[in-house]
Amino acid sequence: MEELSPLHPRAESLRIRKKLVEGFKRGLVVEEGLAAHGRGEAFDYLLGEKTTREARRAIRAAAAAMLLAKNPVISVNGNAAALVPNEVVDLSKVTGAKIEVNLFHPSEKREAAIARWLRQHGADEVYGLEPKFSQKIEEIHSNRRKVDQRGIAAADVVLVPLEDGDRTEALRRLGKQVIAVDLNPISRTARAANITIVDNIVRAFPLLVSNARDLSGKKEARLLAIIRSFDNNANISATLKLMFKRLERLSRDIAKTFYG
Ligand code: PTJ
Repeated sequence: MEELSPLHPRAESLRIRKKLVEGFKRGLVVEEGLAAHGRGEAFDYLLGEKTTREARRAIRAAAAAMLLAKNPVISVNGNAAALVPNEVVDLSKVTGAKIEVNLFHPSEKREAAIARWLRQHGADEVYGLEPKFSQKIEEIHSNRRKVDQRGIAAADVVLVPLEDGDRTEALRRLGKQVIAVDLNPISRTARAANITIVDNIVRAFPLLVSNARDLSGKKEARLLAIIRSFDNNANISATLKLMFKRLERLSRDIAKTFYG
């Protein structure tokens, strides 16, 4: 593909797509991951492709929750591995979180490719691959039920970027705290999570790392106060209102252009 001019109005969005396609060619991303990204893009458009104040609040609370956790785990799928490998590794180092490969579309080959890719980006250990540590969460009705005994099965806080379905609900029923990164604020995952970051993973992860760095070493009471003052439902509602407002503004502008 021809080099993109940074002046192209959709340069950033095209750059992200390119990364995902490269991830697909490398065997990290599944075809469905490309379609899932398109759904995300539609919601991102409604956010103005910017990290909102609400997302920043959720990111701060998420960083605090990961630092407070005894056994935090970052669950990684194909899209997350392709888009933010450095940030997954950095976040795991700053917060002490384990990295576990957990795929919706089963493939041992892709699991191995993702683990290799993450190690190339500095990950020390990647969980979720060794059959002898594999365990099933029966309530989950997809391949995501397969978890690592040392990772997600034992976790108190699980970060789940980019997914849909019943896993978040099941993890919550097991008493775990779930942090979701999902551009769709009305997805099941977004609504079931304890902390929902409605933002593009490519913007949210660097901010998660910088917030975790900033909060690491702070007193437990300070971290608890950040989490307690965060209201996930109110935050999701405020984000939805922002999206509606932007849609209204856009439709007013379009009406003006066409009908004067
Ligand atoms: O690698 P696998 O096999 O685990 O498969 C990964 C995908 C993403 C294909 C799988 O989890 C899937 O099918 O997910 P869904 O059901 O399409 O849900 C993905 C959610 O992520 C949707 O709500 C999208 O809006 C959202 N999303 C897509 N791209 C981004 C995003 N959220 C944040 N940042 C993005 N870049």
